[in-house]
Amino acid sequence: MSGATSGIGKATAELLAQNNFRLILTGRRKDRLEALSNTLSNQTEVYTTSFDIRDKEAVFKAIKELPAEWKQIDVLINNAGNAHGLGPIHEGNVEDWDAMIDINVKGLLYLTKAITPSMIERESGHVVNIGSIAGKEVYPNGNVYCASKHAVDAINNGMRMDFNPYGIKVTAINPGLVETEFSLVRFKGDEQRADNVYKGFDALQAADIADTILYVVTRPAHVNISDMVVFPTAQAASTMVHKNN
Ligand code: NDP
Ligand code: 8X3
Repeated sequence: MSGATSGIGKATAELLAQNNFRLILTGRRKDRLEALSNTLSNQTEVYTTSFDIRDKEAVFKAIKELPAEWKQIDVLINNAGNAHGLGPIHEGNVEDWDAMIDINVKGLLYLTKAITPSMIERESGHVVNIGSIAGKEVYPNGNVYCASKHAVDAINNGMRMDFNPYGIKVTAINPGLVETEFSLVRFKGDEQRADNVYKGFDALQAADIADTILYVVTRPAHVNISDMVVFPTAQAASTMVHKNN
């Protein structure tokens, strides 16, 4: 799984460990990967490898160097990703655009390319892509983040077609507002602005999406959940959240 150091990825690692999945956990922050591995290793076997998903050589090297007992990956969870900035396109920051396209789209592709050929050989496997409601709708100032998640939506659908002859499942999970470090990253460490996003309603928690991921990866062999949108009850669309204040 990519992006295991916080939010949805970390909660998913915790839940999958409780359910006896052996876990390969990745992310850039090695200290967090080590801490998580230490916590989970009394429940399951954990292997960690740290790389920046934008760095394609590092991605391919990390997967190539997996020890023999970790080479067979049955489930790939493409979760790493973030929004960087929120503003009109004419004021957009080019580095933010690069980050979103390079991480959310190209990084997902690199990891998929590194891992899925062995699924194709075995004619077995499951790829779970974490998209977003931002991949189904566009909202004001979301422009490039929405574009990156629309790309994930298209890649998810294309992957399902390309893997169809090989019996490989492909699932997209598209959450609405989930209270993680996501907004802290989007607003470049501005805690107050990030906290405001989740004020006045019960936002989804990372554990809610972990629960959804556990559900999709534990269906019987003949059942593929192809595409899910998961909102907090208070949310009806990207731009429609019923708040108390
Ligand atoms: P977090 O910021 O809490 O987690 C993001 C994860 O992605 C971290 O583990 C981070 O690890 C990893 N990551 C980011 N950049 C890189 C990189 N360059 N290389 C490797 N790993 C990277 O956010 P969430 O848990 O909310 O986000 C997880 C996914 O869910 C993302 O794809 C996001 O777009 C999606 N999503 C989130 C929603 C929300 O409201 N929170 C709603 C819809 C979708 P590290 O920094 O250690 O590298
Ligand atoms: C995260 C949800 O609405 O901030 O993908 O884009 S949103």
